[in-house]
Amino acid sequence: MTHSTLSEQFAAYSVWRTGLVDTLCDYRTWLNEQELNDAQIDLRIQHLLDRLRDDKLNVAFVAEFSRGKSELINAIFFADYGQRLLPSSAGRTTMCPTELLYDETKPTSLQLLPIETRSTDATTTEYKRYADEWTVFEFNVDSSESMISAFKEVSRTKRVPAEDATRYGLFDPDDPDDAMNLNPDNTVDIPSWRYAIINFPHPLLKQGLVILDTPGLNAIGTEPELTLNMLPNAHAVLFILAADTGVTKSEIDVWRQYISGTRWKQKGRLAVLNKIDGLWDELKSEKEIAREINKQLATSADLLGLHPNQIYPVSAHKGLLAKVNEDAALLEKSRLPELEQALSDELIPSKKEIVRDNTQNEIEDLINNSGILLEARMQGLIEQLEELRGLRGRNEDVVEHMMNKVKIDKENFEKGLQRFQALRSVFSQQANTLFTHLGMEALKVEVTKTREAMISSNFTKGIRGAMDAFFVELKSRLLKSDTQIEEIKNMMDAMYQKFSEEHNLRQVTPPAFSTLRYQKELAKLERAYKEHFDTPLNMLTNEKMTLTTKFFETLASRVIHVYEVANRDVENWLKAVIAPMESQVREHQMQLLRRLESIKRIYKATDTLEDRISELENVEKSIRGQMQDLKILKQHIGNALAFDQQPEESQAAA
Ligand SMILES: Nc1nc2c(ncn2[C@@H]2O[C@H](COP(=O)(O)OP(=O)(O)OP(=O)(O)O)[C@@H](O)[C@H]2O)c(=O)[nH]1
Ligand SMILES: [Mg+2]
Repeated sequence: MTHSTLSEQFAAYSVWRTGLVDTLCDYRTWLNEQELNDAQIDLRIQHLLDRLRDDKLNVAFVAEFSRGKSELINAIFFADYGQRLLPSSAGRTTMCPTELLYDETKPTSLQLLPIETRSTDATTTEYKRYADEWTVFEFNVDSSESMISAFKEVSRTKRVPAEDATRYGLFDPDDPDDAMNLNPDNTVDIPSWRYAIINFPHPLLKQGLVILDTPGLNAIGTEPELTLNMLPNAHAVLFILAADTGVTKSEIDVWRQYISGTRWKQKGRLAVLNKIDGLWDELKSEKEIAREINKQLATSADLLGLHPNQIYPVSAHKGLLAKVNEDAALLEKSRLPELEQALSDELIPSKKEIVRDNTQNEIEDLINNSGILLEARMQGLIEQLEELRGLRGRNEDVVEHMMNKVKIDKENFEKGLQRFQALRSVFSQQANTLFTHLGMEALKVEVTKTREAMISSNFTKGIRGAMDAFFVELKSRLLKSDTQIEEIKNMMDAMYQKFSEEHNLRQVTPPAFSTLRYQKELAKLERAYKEHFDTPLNMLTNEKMTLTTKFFETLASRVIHVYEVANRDVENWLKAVIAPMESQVREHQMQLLRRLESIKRIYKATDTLEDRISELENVEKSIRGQMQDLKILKQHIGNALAFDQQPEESQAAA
């Protein structure tokens, strides 16, 4: 078995994530044991756990055809099979985007989406929801032959009439480059499949790695799903150049537009110069070869707008060979380990950061709320104990007086409770207003409106107008949502203040929330659209219209996705804002009842005062214990969230 740094780091990352899941499960078990859990809290924990368990790490490989993407994937991830797993050969080999992953609910198989689905407007993401649209080939993971022969399917092409290819948006008779591909009988060769998913239990895939192999650059333009969704959302994108071809114009364009450009400026974008073995020349010295490689790096870097040390020179082919033959010297010469190191350095720490940021607030909020609940319980108990201790040696009158006092407290609180109910109803109204701006229904209406406006216009001008209006509308909806959110927050702030003054409830400051991050996501999509339509005002050919419609559908499905996330986040926020007040009000009401009950009993002499006091002292002890437990749990979660391995823990585990 070859162990690359990447798989080791990735394994360490998985251990970290599993640790976090385990600690969360401990917290949940504790809540259940202590009877502190409720349906709302449990749902929030479940949601966090699901998110952590589904966590994926996406790595995409992009290049012009035949630069060695598939070979590089084989070399980095699949050398353990001792063979070339993904088909890699001269000429165009990978004909459709191919995703490698492991989903344990599905059989070990190759799922293929027929190219004919391009005649519909549905995106590949939508098709993923409909298993019956895919052709499935099962294979046997224990047999490399079985796998390799199944994987050959991604290279399959077919010959279709030119009109069909045009309908799929794969052929433009007016484009001179396309016209060259026309066969004498007016047919065109096109890929048989639109998309492939290879599902198999490789250790890295099992841990959540998802690899995307793409066909040459022309596929990037025809499948907007790639440019609007998969590439910008990949945690790492490797852009591969080859030493034997230099950098072409289309490569510069794609690099600038889809990978490094200001639009998707983010971590994990790596450029690779492959096939450096072509420069190994036995008649030259090591120094001369190194100089040759550096010269190529400098030229390529210049064209891509990078520093030469930002491009990683490798030989995927020799790297694979070296791993298969366990030839350490050749592996070093292939410089593959350096690329793997860079990839894991770019990838893992920033990924960890994202996961941590996404979970930390939610976990802390849950734990804080548990803490608030325990404190409220403790405070009530202490008051009750004081009250009872004050009764020691007093006569019946005092007890009666006391009972009346609690009754008045209770009545007052009931008035407060009515106010709370009224607040709840205003709160739901406000939330409803918020969802008229942000809700999915409203968005779907906008999408339909824009789609119709686009279809009725064959000119880029009309289409551009419809799209501009779409984005303006979305932006204004987010801004209105922000105003509404602010209003809700102010109302809740005031309510917490009032309840804390009047009923001695603990004052909680509701967390702030803004739609800024969704505005940013939309701005990215808007920029993508502007770049796409950066063409003179003119009429659209059929093929262009097909592509434009596809582009819009993909764009719309991305916008819908942003909205789905926004809706989910807002719902969580609304819960987080009202939940502490709800649970405190419930707790306070219960305490008043208990107080009244214990004084009543003492008044009626069913309980002796001392019995009751010692009973409550035991409850006090157990709440102190719970508070202590919670402190420890909080510490464990803090440790689990931390970046570095816990030395004591790993020693304990060893
Ligand atoms: N000399 C040399 N050849 C390589 C190297 N990497 C890949 N090749 C060869 O280049 C050709 C193309 O490699 P692929 O892996 O199929 O390239 P690809 O980028 O996946 O190409 P498409 O799937 O067609 O987009 C194959 O014949 C490989 O053997 C390398 O490092 N050195
Ligand atoms: Mg390939």
